[in-house]
Amino acid sequence: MNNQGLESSNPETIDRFESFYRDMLRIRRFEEKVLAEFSSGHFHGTTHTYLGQEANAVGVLEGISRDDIIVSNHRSHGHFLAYGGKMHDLFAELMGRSTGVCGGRGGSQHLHWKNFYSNGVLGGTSPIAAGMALSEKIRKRNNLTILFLGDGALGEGVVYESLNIASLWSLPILIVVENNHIAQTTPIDLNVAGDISKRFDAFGINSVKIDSSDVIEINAVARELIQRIKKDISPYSFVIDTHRFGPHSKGDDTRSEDYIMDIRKRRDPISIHAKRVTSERRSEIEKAVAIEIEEAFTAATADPFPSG
Ligand SMILES: Cc1ncc(C[n+]2csc(CCOP(=O)(O)OP(=O)(O)O)c2C)c(N)n1
Ligand SMILES: [Mg+2]
Repeated sequence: MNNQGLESSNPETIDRFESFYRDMLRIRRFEEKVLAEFSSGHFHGTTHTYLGQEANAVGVLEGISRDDIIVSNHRSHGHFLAYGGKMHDLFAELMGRSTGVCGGRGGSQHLHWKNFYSNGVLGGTSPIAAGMALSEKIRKRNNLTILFLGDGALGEGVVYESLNIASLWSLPILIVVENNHIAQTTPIDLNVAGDISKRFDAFGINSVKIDSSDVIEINAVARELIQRIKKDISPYSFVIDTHRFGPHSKGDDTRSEDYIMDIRKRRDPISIHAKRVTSERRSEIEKAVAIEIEEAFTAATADPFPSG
């Protein structure tokens, strides 16, 4: 474990480590609030929280440029917040308010803001992302598209049609597989045969695999891959072994409490990174995030519903 932050007096390194900490904590506290408030009746539809996976969104998206495109899935809140989306707008979207990301019509899984898109149809996002990457390539804009998939989406045939085209047409796309070893309630050994990286090999798509919840390690790989894609104009994949701390949705978790306690203890991205930020700064950040959450939530509850 790298304790560089505490040893370093370089203000840029300190800032960077603090901002990783803040960004992950914002997602963690946002998601905890969503789960805690669901029973209060403020939110509509369903939700899938990103608890435990924060280092993926924050580590991957830190390296993007302004015009890069993100295509997310049903577990989109962490990706959206790491992209720069506003907490208030996401709370309001979950509450169906007109001030939400999509005017309250999209809900938790269907967000669009700037170059960020999410869709709840598993794997259905793959051809959309491939098409966007193709469009950027044809226009010679040197933007890349990042597609986030879960391990469960690898059971969808359309993913492989998209990989085929992405490879044949050398599309500038980074396919990030967040392998949290479970799809709803189906553990990976009942769902995915063989080695995930080899699936990419079969299409001639280079793949990097990491088993880490450390935002610094994830960020280092993602930055390298993003640069390579922009230079080579070709697809790459990044398979991240990760862990989901919460239920699939709001309360549907079939895993044992011992298992959850174990992954929370060993694989918490926030505790892993915390050692690089001083305890004074951590408590300041913690307080600021708590205020931000309460203000965003309260403001959203007072917003109007869409008319008509
Ligand atoms: C085409 C399709 N089939 C089924 C579902 C229902 N569904 C929503 S999430 C999910 C499991 C997804 O697992 P995974 O891809 O591993 O992502 P994770 O939830 O673990 O982040 C399923 C089956 C869906 N949204 N779309
Ligand atoms: Mg999964």
